[in-house]
Amino acid sequence: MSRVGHAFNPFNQLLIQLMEPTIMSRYLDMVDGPEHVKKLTLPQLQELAGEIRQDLISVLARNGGHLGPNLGVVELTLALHRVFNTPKDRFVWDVSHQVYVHKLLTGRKNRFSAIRQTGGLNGFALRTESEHDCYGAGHAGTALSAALGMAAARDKRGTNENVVCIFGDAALTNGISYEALNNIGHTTKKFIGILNDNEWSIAKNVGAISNYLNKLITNPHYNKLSRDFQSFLRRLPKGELALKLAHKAEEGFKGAITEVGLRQTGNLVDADGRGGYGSPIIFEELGVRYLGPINGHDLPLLISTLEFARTCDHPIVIHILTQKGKGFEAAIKFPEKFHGTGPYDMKTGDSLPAKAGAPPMYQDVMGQTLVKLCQKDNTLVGITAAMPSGTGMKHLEKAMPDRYYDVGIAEEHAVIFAAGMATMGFHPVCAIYSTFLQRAYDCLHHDICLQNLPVIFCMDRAGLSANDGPTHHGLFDIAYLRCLPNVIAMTPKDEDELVDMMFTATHQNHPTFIRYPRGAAEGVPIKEQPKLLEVGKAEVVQNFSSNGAVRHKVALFGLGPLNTLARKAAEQLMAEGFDCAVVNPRFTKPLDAGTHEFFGKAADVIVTLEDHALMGGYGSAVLELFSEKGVTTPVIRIGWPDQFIEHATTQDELRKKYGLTVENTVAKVKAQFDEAGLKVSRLIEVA
Ligand SMILES: Cc1ncc(C[n+]2csc(CCOP(=O)(O)OP(=O)(O)O)c2C)c(N)n1
Repeated sequence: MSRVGHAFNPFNQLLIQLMEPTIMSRYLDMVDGPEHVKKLTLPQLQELAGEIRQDLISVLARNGGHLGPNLGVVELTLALHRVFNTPKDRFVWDVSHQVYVHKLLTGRKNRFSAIRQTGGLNGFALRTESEHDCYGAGHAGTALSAALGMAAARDKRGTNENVVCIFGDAALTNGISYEALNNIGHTTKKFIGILNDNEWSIAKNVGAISNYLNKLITNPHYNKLSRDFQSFLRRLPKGELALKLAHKAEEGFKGAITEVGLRQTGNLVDADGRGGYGSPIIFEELGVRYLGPINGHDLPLLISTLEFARTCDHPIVIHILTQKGKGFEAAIKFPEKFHGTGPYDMKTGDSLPAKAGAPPMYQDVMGQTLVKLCQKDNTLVGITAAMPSGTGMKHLEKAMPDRYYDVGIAEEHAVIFAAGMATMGFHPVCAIYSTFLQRAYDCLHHDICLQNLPVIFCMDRAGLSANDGPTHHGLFDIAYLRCLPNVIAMTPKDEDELVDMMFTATHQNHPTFIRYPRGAAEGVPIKEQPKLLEVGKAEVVQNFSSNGAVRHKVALFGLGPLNTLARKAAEQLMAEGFDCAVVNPRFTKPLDAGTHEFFGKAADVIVTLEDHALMGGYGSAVLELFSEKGVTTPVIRIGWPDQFIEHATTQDELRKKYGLTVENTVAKVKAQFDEAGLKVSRLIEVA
């Protein structure tokens, strides 16, 4: 009862209820903020951990989301909120896909059931969502730098907040993380890093660092507690007991390794006797104290270790081992699937069955096509930056592993690596989501385009990634690519055209980019033999029906998946007496000047439709061309406005909200014709 506090503490009521399980059955129902986590006893916290896992499993069964990573950090997040005080202290999460538990504990649990849904919580940390989210993310590798910036700012202003950076083992496949580590030692004395090591990126983690971490945790010297940590534990109330528990936890830790199914021994690094348990050469040489590895599911040990870290007067990284998917059998068995999953059956973990005859996913069309192309062309190789399933590269990995490279979460490296291969006569195919390719923009400019190297970029998720939101929408690539010389940029209207474009790309001696959307394709048949497309040539899907007659002429240029929308809008307009042409531009660079100019001059109104930001996008390119050619026909541009687009349950909801619909297209065309000036000028022209 000593934790009860004074009479005005609202938590008094809570504690009374805690002792009376019949009044309220779950601790999670009573926890409304980090201050409540601090009031619970260890057994209560452990029970709370179980309740949190249940909520994660049941809510994500409906909504989908990052189940595995969040199940793995339940104890860690509880321990963090037990020891530190957000929002004053800062938690910076790498990628921040693992913040669901943090959201549940920071006053957002009532909105948790709608996570990743329209109007619900975002699936990542978001500064606008809560004062407890001090830094937003969605892309990997940013946390160490951001946290170090906060620590430097704190030191400058002379305050004493703790900055805690939580990063996964896969963050150490990313270059920015090392840039930050390189700077920590001489920038600040107070910095707490938590390396959450579960052996997995989305797929199995790759590379030498992953092997190094394995060596660290299999080092037979790991169970040597550092002297200062021992004396810290001794100084705690019941310190000797805490010390015994810590040693005991270490003994149990071997079991934890087996349980997680971790690492073979061999090639051990010698212990140097410094810091914590292993041979933490990398961290220590970079001037960062290393402590670990410790069992990341051992709540008391985590709490003691974090309390120790809080007292440290030098930067420290605590290496914890966790199990991705802990508490849900299917997620442990299939870590890649449950890293980020769609809805599933709560009992079995099975995904909802795909409807019979459902169109294939674009990513699979890309992966399967690449395998076929590789079988015929020895110069082709496939490169992914830690996304074998999401990009469909797994098909190549399975069929031709010697032609496949997973370079880790390292988009810049992937692009320059591809450039290097291209200089040696290879034709690399780099599959990187549109949003993640932004990371490698300088490499696209300096290494690929400037040297005019024949690398093919397959950019999945070009358009919306509705459940994920602004960090993941791919709405900017046309703008960032079309200003670079030597670029060939294409957008297929369906999966058959994607295959044609990949085939065409393999025949080019220039950097080639193909952007296509997330998810299911259009469901059209794919030809046996792909077609070689003429570079820079649009496809006229439908021409005007009348030649010079007195009918309002509308030319709709529908880029990629929005060509369907253009066709539907044309149908509706034609039913209302308009004469419509529909063009599939195919190339955003080089733009088909002839076709655009022809329809630009023949039509009364032009409509461009694109799944991209309006600013700098395809419609802008058309306006630039018209300006050069002296085409003055009004242009209605349908696309995404100049703002970051939020997340939502479905893409259609967002399209509706922002006017990327047939109805809005038709309404805008009609409104344009209603403008007196146009009517008069055209009538005079016809007369
Ligand atoms: C720049 C960038 N590339 C790719 C991704 C896709 N991605 C999201 S999470 C993730 C793996 C993260 O692994 P880790 O940091 O070890 O965390 P874990 O999920 O294992 O807890 C990847 C590759 C991303 N978010 N950002």
